[in-house]
Amino acid sequence: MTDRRPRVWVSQPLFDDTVAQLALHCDVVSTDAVTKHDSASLSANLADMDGVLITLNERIGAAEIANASALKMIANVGVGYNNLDVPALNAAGIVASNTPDVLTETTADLGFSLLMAAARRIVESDRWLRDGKWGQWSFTTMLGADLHGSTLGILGMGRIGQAIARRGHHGFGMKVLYHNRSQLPAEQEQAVGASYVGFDELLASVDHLVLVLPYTAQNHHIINAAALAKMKPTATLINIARGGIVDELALVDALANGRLASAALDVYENEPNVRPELLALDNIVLTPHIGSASLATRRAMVQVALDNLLAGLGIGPDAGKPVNAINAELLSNGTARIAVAGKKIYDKKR
Ligand code: 8YV
Repeated sequence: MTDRRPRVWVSQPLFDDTVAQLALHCDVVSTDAVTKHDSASLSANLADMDGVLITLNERIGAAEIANASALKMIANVGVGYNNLDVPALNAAGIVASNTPDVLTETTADLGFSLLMAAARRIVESDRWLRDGKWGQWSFTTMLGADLHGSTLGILGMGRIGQAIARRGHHGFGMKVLYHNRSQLPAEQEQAVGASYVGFDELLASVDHLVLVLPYTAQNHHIINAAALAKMKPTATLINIARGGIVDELALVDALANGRLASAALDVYENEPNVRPELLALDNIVLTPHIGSASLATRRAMVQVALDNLLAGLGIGPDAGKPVNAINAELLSNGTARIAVAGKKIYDKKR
């Protein structure tokens, strides 16, 4: 090792002890207040760094890494990484990691909470009661849709999709249908109690549809006016994936005109901005991207990201091999800038 310690940038305030943990091994530049980093700010902050710890709010591509000649490792605190231009990182030899597994159950819990809240009109009922409207009660006030005995649809059947399927099948006795890029092996389908169907069949058959697929250019607005028109008008739509999967204006139109009964969104097309048309609707539950937001899970996510970051800087038990590398091929084909323990790396510029 050279005598220079690796330099690391932390893009947002995380937990109180996060920077201290990193500072045991690295020279850390931290960000003390929640900050919206534009491209210029990212370029400037990345320029001298060996590694960075970022959230999904930091969008990093070719422009942002152009001057970051020492950057070896980007640890993203989150499982989704559509904020990263992976081909650009690959071309530069920069390894990136995410935080799968630790947030699966917490995010599935949120998906199910939103489903129950939207289908049974919980938030709308709360507002109505607080508005002093109980005196206007009638037998048909706040009629919602059942979960038990209904058909649950899941679009995207990765870890979180499977955790939602288990909840629906084993917990609520729901029939569970899913659509995914690839069908699960039969024993896995059986374990989660879900059956594979085509996309159109999924839309048409389910009473409740939960979106949990990774966001890519191919599935931008996959839930558009045409897709919504295929759903039952009594159905519930839940999006806990990424905002761009749903055409929000088409959703507003369907909810406002009785073509979809209810919805819940945790993610939006233009976070943190929420369309006024969504805010104006009663039959939608809106939460501010809190899918993984339990204390234990957010702590676990930061720990996983820290471990990956340090590994990418040649430090710790996984030195040179970040466990959750999303472009691990750079490690096997030798194009990674990554640091391997014991090698002099921090003075090496490409
Ligand atoms: C965020 C998420 O990471 O993991 C993901 O993909 O969307 C969330 O867990 C979290 O909100 C922190 O930004």
